[in-house]
Amino acid sequence: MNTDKSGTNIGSYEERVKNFTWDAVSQELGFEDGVPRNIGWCCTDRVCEQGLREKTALIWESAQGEVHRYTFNEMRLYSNAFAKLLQELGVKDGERVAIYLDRVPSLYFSLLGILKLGAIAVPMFSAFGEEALQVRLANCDAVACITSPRLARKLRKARPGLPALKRVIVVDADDESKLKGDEMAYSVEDAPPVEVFPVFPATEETPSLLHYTSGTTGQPKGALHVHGSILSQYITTKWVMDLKPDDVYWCTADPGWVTGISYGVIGPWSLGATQLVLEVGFIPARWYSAIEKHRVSVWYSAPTAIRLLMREGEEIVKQYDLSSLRHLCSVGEPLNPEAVIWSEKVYGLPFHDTWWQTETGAIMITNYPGMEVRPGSMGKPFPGTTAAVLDDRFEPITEPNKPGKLALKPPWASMFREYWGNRTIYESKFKNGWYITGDRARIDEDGYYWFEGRDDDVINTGGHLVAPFEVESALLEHEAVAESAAIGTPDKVNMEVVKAYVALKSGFEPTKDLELSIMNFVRKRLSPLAMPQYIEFMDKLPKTRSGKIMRRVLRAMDRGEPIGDISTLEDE
Ligand code: 6R9
Repeated sequence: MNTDKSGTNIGSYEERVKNFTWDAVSQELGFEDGVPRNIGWCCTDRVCEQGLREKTALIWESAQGEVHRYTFNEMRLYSNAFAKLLQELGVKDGERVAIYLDRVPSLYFSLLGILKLGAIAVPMFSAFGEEALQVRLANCDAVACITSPRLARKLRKARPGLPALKRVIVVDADDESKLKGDEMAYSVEDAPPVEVFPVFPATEETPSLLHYTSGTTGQPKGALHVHGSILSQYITTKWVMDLKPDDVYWCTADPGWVTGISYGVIGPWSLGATQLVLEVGFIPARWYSAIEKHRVSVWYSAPTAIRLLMREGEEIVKQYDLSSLRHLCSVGEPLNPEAVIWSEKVYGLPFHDTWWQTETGAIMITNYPGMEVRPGSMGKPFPGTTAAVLDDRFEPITEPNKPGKLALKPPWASMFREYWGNRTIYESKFKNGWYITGDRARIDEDGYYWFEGRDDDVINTGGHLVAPFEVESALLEHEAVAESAAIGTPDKVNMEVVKAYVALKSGFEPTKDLELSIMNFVRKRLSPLAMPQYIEFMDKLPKTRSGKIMRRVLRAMDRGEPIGDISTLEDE
């Protein structure tokens, strides 16, 4: 990997902006005629061909603290084995295969295997409840799902609504007698090694992954990505994460989220980097001890985690040797200036904010290593990316610091190609030649971008987007709920948490017990993140004449702000 004098991979940002071409990235990835553009192949076989067969690809620490290491060659063999298994089970290229697993090694091997086969991988959060799972897998007609004994129980409940789902593969099943019906146990480490698998000859436009994301209206939508996305993920990881051959890189994101795939699989492994994966979620002592034990040098995390670490204080930091750290990045929510300043003080390094979305597939605006970080700013557009802030007529605003709609000029390699089965909504995201991100931002005199807020009703809790509609639908399934609305209410740590407004059916009284029962109901059906932290009971909810819930009014009420124009309200 060539670095320039400054010691960073990116070197001069201005030069990179001036000289950027996708062809050059394509060349770096060795994409000559006849070479498959297959992400699964690029992240394993290609790296092995570059002489890194025995390099550690994955350092995996289990919940109990055991450590397993897998080389690029092992990852190549194990992903081959998954590809072959799925092929033998009759899965065809283009078909959707879901992964519903905790952060275990098979998650990574199966993901790469699905891609090698040319099928479309659909990563699911293991925290998803039966309904969240069912809505997504039914939407894409997933034909197979790879899961674990613990999660298979939840999947069983969702299965009656999933007629297309023909194959359930259960990994790490100690006791096969506990499997039900057609579920099949599989252990990649016990299976015969598959030295050669003829990978699907993907082109840059071959579909690769379907990432479900929450929008303003309706149920979550599957953003469809293609194998060519690797060009964006490779080059952004190289220039933004600044990975060098000896780095140990740790992305704390779950692969149920796009970050855990673009920067927890594709980017780093396409560069032949060693990655750490912790099975456990956020536990400050485990996190710090993992950095110390595995000598983590580059760390990609999220503002909520950083704020939680701030809350834990500095004393705990002193108990660990974190001297291996050399570069820190963050994504998912606005990174508040205090967090940047705190990290500089406590770790001796600032967190570098990165902005992007499920739909963009890769980092679009960011602070670069070696460049001045303006605390609170998202940074500048990635080389090769044209960003702008647009006015209400979708024309670029040229005046500095004037907020508007954050937009990007299509296309770019990792741009989503479709919302699964929803062309109309996909097309509605493009206006006047721009992709409209749904965020508001402003650009300062020096070209730095500042996040102003979302331009829609989507709730961002701890970096995870929650669709109000999905919460509202789940609430309505509760026996006591007649009407429901969900909004985000400000929260010190998670930025926002879900708050629900509920009108009860007659015969039900608003009690503490009922409140808890409703909260738990949503937690189980959707996920802990989607669970309302607050429930406010109302006699009826504010609606437009056409019956749409006015979340704007509820948000204003929640914040104690003026309610504004409510002339379209039903009974006003
Ligand atoms: C990768 C990812 C995208 C939305 C995005 C914005 C918010 C992400 C941010 C940020 C402020 C940042 N967001 N990064 N807001 N500063 N650095 O997060 O994808 O789950 O699709 O969320 O998250 O609102 O539009 P996704």
